Amino acid sequence: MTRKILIPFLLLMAFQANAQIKYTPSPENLKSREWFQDARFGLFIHWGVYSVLGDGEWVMNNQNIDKETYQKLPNFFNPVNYDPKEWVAMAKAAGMKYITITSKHHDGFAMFDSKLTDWDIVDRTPYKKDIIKMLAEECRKEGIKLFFYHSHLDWYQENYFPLGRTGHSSGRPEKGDWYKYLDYMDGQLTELLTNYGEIGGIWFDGDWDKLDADWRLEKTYSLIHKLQPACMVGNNHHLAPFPGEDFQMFEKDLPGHNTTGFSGDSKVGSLPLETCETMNNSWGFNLQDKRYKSTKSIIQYIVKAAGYNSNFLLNVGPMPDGRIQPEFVSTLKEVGKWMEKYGETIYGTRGGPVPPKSWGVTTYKNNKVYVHVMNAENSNLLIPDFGKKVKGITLFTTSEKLKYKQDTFGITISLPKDIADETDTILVIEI
Ligand code: FHN
Repeated sequence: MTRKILIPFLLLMAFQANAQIKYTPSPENLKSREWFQDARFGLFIHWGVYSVLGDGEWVMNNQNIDKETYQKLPNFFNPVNYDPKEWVAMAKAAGMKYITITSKHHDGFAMFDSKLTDWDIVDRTPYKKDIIKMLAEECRKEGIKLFFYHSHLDWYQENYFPLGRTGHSSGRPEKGDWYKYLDYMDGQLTELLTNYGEIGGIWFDGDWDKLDADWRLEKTYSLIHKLQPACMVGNNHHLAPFPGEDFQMFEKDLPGHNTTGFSGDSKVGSLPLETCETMNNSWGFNLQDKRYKSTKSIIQYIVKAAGYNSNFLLNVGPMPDGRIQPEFVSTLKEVGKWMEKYGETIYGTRGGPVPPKSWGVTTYKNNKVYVHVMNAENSNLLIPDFGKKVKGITLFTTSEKLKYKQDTFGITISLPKDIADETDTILVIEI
C-alpha cells in the first residue's frame, strides 16, 4: 500500500474503532446517575465463604490455599443468623441509600444461585439459600438500591488462563480457554441482571490482575446496558474511566488523592464519583483486626467525600454466622444519628463551589452553600470568592446569624467560639 492510500486507510480504521467504542448513556441511565449522586452514602458488603477463616477475603491467595483444600470451606458456611431485614434496617438507620454486595469475589464463589456452576452458595453450603435473592427482596421492600460487586479476577475457574498476577497456589492446570471464561462471566452477569429485579449497578474489580488481557469490556458493558439500561457500570481498574462506564470509583482515597497507591493512574473524570473505605482495616471479616475507625472519622469521611463531589461507600465484612459485628453496628448507629440531623447538607448536594481546603469542604444545593468546618484554624474563616453575592450566613444547628464581610478577596466569616473539637461545624451561606 502506498503512503497516499495507507494514511487515509489508517484514519478510517481509527475512526471506525472510535465509533465502535462511542457510548451514549440512555435517558434511564442518566437518571440513575443523578439519583446516585443525590444518594451520597452507601453500604459496601464483602461476604463470602472466606469469612469462615476470619482472615479477610484474600485468604485463599495469602495463605496459599489450593483449590481442593479451599473447596472444604463452603461446608462450614452456615449463616443461620443472617437476617436481611436487620442488615437493611441497619443501613437505612445509618443514612445509607444503597447497598453494594459481593456477588462473587476473587475466590470465584457465587453468593447467588448460579446455574452455570455448582461453585455457589446453594449447591455447596449447608445453608443452601440464595442470600442475594433474600437481600434483593428486602432492599426492594425498603427502597434501598442494590448494586453487585463482581470480580473479573477468578482464582477458581480453570478457564481463567493464563493466570494473572495472583492466585498462583490454587493448583489449576496449565491450560484454559480465556474466552470461555469471559462467556461464563457474562453468563453470570446475565443471571444477576435477570433474576434479581432492578439492579442499581455493577461494581467490577480485579481486571488489574491481567492488565494486558483482552477483557472484552465493551461486550460485557453493552450486555449490562441491554439487560438493564438504568444499571450503572463502574470498574475499580484504578485508571481513568473507559467508554461504557457510568461512575468512577476510588479505593481508600478521596478523588484526586493517592495515599494508598491504588489511584496512581486514575485521573478524576466527569462521571459521578464514589470512594470506598473499610470500618476497620479489612474488607472481608477479619477476626483479629481491631483497628476500628472512630465515628468522628467516618462522619468526616462522608463530609469530605461530599465536598469532593463524591459518594462514600462504607464497608462491613459480615461474620460467617450472618451477623455484622457489634463494633460496626454501634458506630453505624452513631453515624445515622448525625446523618439524620445534618443530612440536608450532604444528600442531594454537589461538591463545591469552593474546592476542599485544610479547614474543610463545601457542598451546595439550590441557593445554599454549606461550609463544613472540620478543622478550624482561627476565629475567622476566609472563603475565597466564588462569584456570588452573599445574602446572609447562619450556623446550621441554631440558625444564629454570623458576622461576615464580603470583598474582592472573598468572604471573611467570624466563627462561633469553641468549635475546635466538633466533628463538623456547618455554616450556611445563602446566595
Ligand atoms: O482486591 C480487592 C479487595 O479485596 C477489595 O475488594 C477492594 C475493594 O475496593 N478492591 C480490591 C483491590 O483493589
